[in-house]
Amino acid sequence: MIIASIELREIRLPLIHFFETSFGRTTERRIILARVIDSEGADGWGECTAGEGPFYSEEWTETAWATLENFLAPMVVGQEIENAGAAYDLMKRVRGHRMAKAAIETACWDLEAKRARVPLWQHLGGVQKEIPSGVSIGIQDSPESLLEKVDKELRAGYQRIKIKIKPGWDLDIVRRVRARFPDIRLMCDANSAYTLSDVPLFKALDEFNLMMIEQPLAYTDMFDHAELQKQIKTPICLDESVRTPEDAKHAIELGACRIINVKLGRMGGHAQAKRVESIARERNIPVWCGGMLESGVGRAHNIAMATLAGFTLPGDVSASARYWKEDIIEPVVKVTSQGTIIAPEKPGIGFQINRARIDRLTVRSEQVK
Ligand code: OSB
Ligand code: MG
Repeated sequence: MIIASIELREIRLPLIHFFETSFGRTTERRIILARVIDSEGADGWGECTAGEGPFYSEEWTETAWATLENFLAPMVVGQEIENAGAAYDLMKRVRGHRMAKAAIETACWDLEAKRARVPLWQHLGGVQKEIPSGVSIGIQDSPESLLEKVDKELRAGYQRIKIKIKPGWDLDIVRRVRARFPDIRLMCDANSAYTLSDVPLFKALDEFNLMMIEQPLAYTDMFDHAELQKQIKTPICLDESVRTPEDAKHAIELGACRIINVKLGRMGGHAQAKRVESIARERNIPVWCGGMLESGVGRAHNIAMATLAGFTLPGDVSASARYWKEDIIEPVVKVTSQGTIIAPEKPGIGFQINRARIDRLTVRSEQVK
């Protein structure tokens, strides 16, 4: 296919409830959407998952916009690509900026699947029609409101609960959640808030039968994670530290983790995420699909990816209504009472784009021809 043009836009989408991690609080998302149009007028949509500041990773909305507009979109526009995965290679000369790259790359996959008239999840090689769903619950203003939130999500059917931790909101919080919900699938995510001097804390957490502890230590440091994993029983899951298929290999070989959280943005799109999934699967390391507070477009891509065989654990992909008063796709993403999401049957991402709503939310746009 020949990519004729790329449309970029930034939308602002207020969250129903603030989302707080060890690196800060988000109340409104600034989301970049990429629409890739081929020479026959067919299109595909992708989402950039960069945050509002350079805290989860170096990328944020402004760097992603500038990189997309000045470098990435011009590298792809006017090019003929053999398949969607090749879009990543066209952008290889740019180092890093994987979330920006993923916006274009994933849009190419949506376009390609639509052209082939198949659902994206099948086009990617997915095998699970129904994926298990969990929720990520941010740091709250009080332990009581956290317990209330956990209860609400369990009643909605979600299969596992992830709670965010940070120094001062950790052991005691986990103890209280576990005391109230003795049998649930529970895990926590530190977003790199700790160091090896906190080994005693992690040993203490071993007592609570957590499925895993996500990204306890520095976002670049695999070596220390390997050291920590030797000293605790709870599996470590890496998020921030695994950015490439090579990282995944190194992390597994080093013993830095026993589980990997795969995110499309962090990896640079579906082709790279598929490589990570297959590296992990070959080594019997389970993976699951992380979330970045995505709008419907990114959420739909997450659902498609999570149908791959290696995604055996419930992910952070949950219902649109947990985030948005009104999503930008139709229908919105729903979760069954069994805590699953059913992969759509329509071609491409399988959801309709609500163009009128996107237009209303757009604060800037750019056409790269
Ligand atoms: O570490 O998984 C994370 C959100 C923003 C940045 C990082 C993370 C998260 C989440 C939320 O945990 C997942 C979601 O509900 O989309
Ligand atoms: Mg995480």
